[in-house]
Amino acid sequence: MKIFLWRGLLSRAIDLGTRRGHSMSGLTTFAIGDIHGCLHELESLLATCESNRAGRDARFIFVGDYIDRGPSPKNVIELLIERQCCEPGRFVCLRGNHEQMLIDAADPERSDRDLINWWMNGGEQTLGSYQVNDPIAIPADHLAWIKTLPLKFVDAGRVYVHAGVRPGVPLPSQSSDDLLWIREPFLSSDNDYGALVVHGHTPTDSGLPDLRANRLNLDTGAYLGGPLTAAMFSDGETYPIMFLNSNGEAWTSASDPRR
Ligand SMILES: [Mn+2]
Repeated sequence: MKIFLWRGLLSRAIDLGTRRGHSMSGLTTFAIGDIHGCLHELESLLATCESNRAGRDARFIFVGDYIDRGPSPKNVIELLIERQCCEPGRFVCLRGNHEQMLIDAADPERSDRDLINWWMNGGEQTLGSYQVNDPIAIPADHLAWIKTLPLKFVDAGRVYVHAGVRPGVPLPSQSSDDLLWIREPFLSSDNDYGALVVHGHTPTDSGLPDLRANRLNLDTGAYLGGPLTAAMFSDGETYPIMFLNSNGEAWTSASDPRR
């Protein structure tokens, strides 16, 4: 009985300490890579983020590509809309090139609707999950939400985009095509952007996030059988303090046990 009482007091003290720590340390940010319809991985990763959040004030930033290729695009969109409604401003969803392909394919005004290109790039799985044959038939509230998704988000020390940025072009002048689609010369560049570019779009071969001096790639190929990965940032530091994935693993960026 005494032990239980002591444990209770101890956990209470730790809890209070954490809460005090939170008010002093400010916002924790989780950035999350390409989901591509992998609902179970998303649910698992969010649970891992919650347990590492330890009651601190947190913001979630998703770098796009919620749909296509994986099994459950519709459920992923539903979950994101629901969570964003509960935590507006704390749940930032960026637009990926796959959301852009859907927007273009579902626009009845466009005479050049490129359905085949989208269908071949994983649109087939999105149509299947909505049980429709044409993207125009996807529920209007989901299409409307997808159209509102912004191309970038900036906080202290970091810029979050889907694919990357074009080296040599100032951040405010970047084209939407580059923010959504770029691979090279961005991936090979050691250009200093004045901020850490946090992105997805190009799956890493290792299944691990790729942290460089100037950029962080969080696409660990969830739809290819890899995990879904998040980076955890504290307010005062540019680089991540921890990585977490949908297998329930969490490690500091300096001490990855699997490297
Ligand atoms: Mn992608």
